[in-house]
Amino acid sequence: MSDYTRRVPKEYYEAVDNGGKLEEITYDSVVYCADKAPVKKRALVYLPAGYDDKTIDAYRVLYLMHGGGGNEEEFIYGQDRSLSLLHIIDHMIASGELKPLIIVMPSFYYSDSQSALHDIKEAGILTKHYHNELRNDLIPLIDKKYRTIADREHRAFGGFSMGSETTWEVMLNCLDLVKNFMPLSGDCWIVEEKGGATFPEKTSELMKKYLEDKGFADLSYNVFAFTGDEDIAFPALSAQIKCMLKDGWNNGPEKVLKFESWKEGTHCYQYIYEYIYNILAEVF
Ligand code: FER
Repeated sequence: MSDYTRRVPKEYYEAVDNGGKLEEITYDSVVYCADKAPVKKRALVYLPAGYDDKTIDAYRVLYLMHGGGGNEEEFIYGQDRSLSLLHIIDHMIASGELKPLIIVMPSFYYSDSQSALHDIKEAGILTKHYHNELRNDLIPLIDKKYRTIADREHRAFGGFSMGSETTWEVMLNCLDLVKNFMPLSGDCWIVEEKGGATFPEKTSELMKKYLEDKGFADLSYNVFAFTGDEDIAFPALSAQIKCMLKDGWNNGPEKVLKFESWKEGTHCYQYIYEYIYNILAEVF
């Protein structure tokens, strides 16, 4: 039995010798939430130590989405450009706690969406539509460019805050492509903005109906949601999960839904790193 209160060891915040490396990729997409105009997108890709040696044929892929006002660099560089997450992942892999994996960090924003950086409603429109880009543009590119294990069992999607909203929407729309999810400090806005707080029952019901309508009702999943007791997302996420658990979303070994809350955790990356450290090996 794990408990999920292990602190990231202090030395994990420092670089390892011969750690993984970061690459930048650009790719073509379109504005899915509006006029479908072509756009260039950018993502950061973490390749674990040993990737170039080809000792491992193919890797699992974790997609990680930043929060409102952020960008594709936010997850890995944190708020102080410290590369904390990269170091933590390097250490987890080096110590054998985590199997080597590729991490892809895209953005739901695009070049002309500046107003959405400061407007949470507009950001919510982008997160709602992001799954189209993931399915049509990003996953095909990543599977072509890198040595990936290209199936749903070996893909995970997670995110912080508005990236967590994105994660729920990806689950609803791409469950055929992705099995594992890590929504961190953010509820699902399928009913309305912060609907996990205002309409938790309806959110759970509508999510269920959504999966049924898409033909995904029988697909397995592994969802581990995490937030902090003092996080601004706690009321919404915890209310939503409570209803989901009541509605049978956690159901046998094939349909796993877990939720944990970190004592005194607030809405910032410092805690997100702790959550990822505690749950990633289990999500994946
Ligand atoms: C939430 C609470 C806050 C949430 C998102 C936020 C998606 C975002 C806040 C911000 O970016 O200012 O439950 O869920």
